[in-house]
Amino acid sequence: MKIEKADVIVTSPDRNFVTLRLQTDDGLTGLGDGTLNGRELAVVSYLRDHVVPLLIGRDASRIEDTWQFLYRGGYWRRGPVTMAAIAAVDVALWDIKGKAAGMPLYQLLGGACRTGLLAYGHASGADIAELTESIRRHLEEGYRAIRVQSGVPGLHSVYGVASSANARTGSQAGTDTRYDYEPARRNDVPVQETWDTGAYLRHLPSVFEAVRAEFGAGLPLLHDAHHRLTPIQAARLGKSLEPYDLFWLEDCTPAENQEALRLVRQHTTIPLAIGEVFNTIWDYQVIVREQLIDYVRSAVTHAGGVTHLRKILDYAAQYQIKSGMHGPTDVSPVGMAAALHLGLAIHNFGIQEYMPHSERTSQVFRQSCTFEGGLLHPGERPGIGVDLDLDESGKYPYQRAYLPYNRLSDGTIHDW
Ligand code: CS2
Ligand code: MG
Repeated sequence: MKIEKADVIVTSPDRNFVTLRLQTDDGLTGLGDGTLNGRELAVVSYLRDHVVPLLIGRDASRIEDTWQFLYRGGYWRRGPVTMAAIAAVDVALWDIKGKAAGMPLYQLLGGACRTGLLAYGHASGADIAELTESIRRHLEEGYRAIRVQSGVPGLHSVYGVASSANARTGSQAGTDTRYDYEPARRNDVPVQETWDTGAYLRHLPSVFEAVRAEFGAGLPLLHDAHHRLTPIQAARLGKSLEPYDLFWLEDCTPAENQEALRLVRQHTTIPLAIGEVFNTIWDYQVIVREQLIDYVRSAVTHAGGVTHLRKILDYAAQYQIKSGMHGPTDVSPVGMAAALHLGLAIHNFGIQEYMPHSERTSQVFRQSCTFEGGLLHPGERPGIGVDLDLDESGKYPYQRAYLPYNRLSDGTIHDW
């Protein structure tokens, strides 16, 4: 089973995706996701110029060996571009192995540990009334856990709050208006937003107070602070949200300073989720060993594929830390499918982020996953269960798109 052909496919059905498609001499194909939002073409070049030439002729069944070859053999280790490229190869090889075995990937990983994966959806509102409406819509669509992001008085736009009112409150999952929620105003040049940490810290507890009053004590609620706080600010936010019993507080500080979380932990019992921008087990070394987090946020796509993320999650399992894999629409349907297979097979699954892709995206990537009763399932097709329609993908050329960035009122650039 030798790799005979390797193509890197860039398509932009509403947003950019980078997909590696491997083909073996016995006619099997495998797909892997290497999408890195806003830096997509760096992964394309890494794959096309430096990885694809090494893959041709390799034995497609040697997944671990290929992973080690690309990671150790490349000399330059880690980093989002390298690890997204390795992830694309890794997932494509797992897809091929599943097809060769005639089994869905989760069976190769040990079989299902549960019937489906609890997913959280993204509710948001410029104010409490809009937010309430958005949460209600998500509950109607079947979500059993909800991320809550809110506008802040005095700030024009806030990360995580959909840019159009229609996208915030209207429509069914999977339609274009719903899809528009997350992108946080992507543009061909980065849009500048204004940020005020004090206003945010003063406002947020009242948002959760209102949401709990409306929806009761039992609904799992999550919140993403998107790396904007200092350790002591994060500690204050955690304490002030404790009465509202959050499922997690995500990315409270810029977590490349892993030690910052010691300080946060000293002050609050709020569960912490970290790691969507991490890409190797080394990024988790301190925070897992010292039990400074409760959920690992890495996506298969950004953390070296199924092979490496499984190792991170097995390490985390020793400390009762669970998975909370990143799943915004910038993880492609291929990356999401891989995440669902892994989530089904590991014991320490926690929750899965879920933001349905647009109709156009779903026409390019034919998916077999289902979302029923609040639970995701990857389906039973051999491999990861996603097909790429090459004719459709060819209709949507790459479009440069950047995330926005923040400045404080005095002009200082702030953390994302
Ligand atoms: C976010 C992401 O889903 C999340 O938790 O933090 O939407 C993030 O903004 C994007 O993935 C950035 O590419
Ligand atoms: Mg996040």
